[in-house]
Amino acid sequence: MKIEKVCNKVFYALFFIAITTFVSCSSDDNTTSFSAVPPVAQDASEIDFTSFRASWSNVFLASGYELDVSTDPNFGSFLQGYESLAVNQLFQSVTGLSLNTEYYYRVRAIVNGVTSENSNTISVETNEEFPDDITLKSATEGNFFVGVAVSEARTNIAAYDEVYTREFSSITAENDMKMESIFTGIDGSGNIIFDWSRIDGLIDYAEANNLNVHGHTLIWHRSIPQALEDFTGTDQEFEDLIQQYINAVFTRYQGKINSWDVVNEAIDDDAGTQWRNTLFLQRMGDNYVEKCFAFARAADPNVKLFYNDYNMTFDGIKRGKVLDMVDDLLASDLIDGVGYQMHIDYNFPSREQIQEATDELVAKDVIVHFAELDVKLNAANDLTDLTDERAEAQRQKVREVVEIFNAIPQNKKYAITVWGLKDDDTWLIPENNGRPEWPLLFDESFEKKPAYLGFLEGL
Ligand code: 9MR
Repeated sequence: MKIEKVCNKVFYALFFIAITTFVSCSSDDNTTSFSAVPPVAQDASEIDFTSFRASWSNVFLASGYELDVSTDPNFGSFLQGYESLAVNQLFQSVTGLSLNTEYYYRVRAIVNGVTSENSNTISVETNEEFPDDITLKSATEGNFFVGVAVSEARTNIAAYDEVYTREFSSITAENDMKMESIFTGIDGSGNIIFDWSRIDGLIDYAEANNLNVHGHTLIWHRSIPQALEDFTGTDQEFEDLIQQYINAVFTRYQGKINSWDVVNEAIDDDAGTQWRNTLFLQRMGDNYVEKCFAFARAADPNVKLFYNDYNMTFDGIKRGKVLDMVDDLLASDLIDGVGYQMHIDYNFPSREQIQEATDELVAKDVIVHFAELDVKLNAANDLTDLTDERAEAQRQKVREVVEIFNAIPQNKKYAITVWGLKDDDTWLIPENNGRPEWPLLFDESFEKKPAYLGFLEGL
């Protein structure tokens, strides 16, 4: 046989295989339609805790593929972002998953604008546990601080100390740096009497363990020393005491406390009112917040100055008032950051609400602190014991919060701070007359909860 004839035969044979590979014909009421042959989905590779790589075979002349991923083998629902995801290659990293969870994927090919049937379905299970050497601290290093509310007394308890230093890169005093803890009286010459013992202890602890310190809080209406409540001097003398206080704290801890909540919760919850009516407002006037920030800035220009408040993720009216105040403070270069207190519930606010509130803050020229994170599970008081289901819902909420924070531009991320270490230490139990609550990342035995995994999954 001549070479030319062999070539022709090979050509026609290849052409025939190609045609039958990507189209098959079907006849239906005298009309003929072509359908693309589906790809063959291949086993997942690079399986990790929160991701894997899906891949599939090439379909001749396919212009692209569509990938579905689901936790349901029947694809009754889809993973967010993975319903008919358009892919122009033969593989796709599937990310943002939960550990120890079974996922399913399938693909379709698109040939000449015709979408094939689904491929076979591949199931894949993500890894069961994060290795022990991954901690909140290691997973966020170089990205943002992960903080915890501490007390000086607990830093001396081995079990707390072990977790504080293993998991966290920043501390905030839950109470020990409030005015009531430090400002213990006024002497006969009109000078403040200070108790530095607990704050000194915390600063030494932070230095010894290479922890950032976020100061909380200079001015708060719920932590006013008795001596200030009882003060009978003039308004100017009152204001001088506030300035003396801020100066003294900033001078003593220069270079040791990098950031402070200067004023906490100054905005009123009532929609029609701007300022909460506090002793500071009565004594120093409507611009007392600005005065306090100015005292702080003058005392140490290197300290990052924060305003911190609650309900910011869902009360748009209050948030609007706070952000207006932030604009005013920014105009005089008196503020560097804002703390959104994250006292939230497992089912409220929604992801969309938290995202919207975050976007509005990120639009300002400030750094962002998701402060005081705890996630209530029992606001409706329908549980006497923590259920697996509720613990998993908490994991998802923590994960959402961390995902939203992590997506903030790098230069605006300051810290996420959890408001306490373990469930039985939470302020929420005494606050709600003993109602059971489990709002934190560790249980009463210092063991990691699903919420802890949710934090890592969110990164
Ligand atoms: O968790 C704190 C609790 O131990 C104190 O008794 C209480 C009053 O000082 O303050 C709690 O923390 C608050 C924080 O300082 C500011 N935002 C609201 C927090 C919960 O009340």
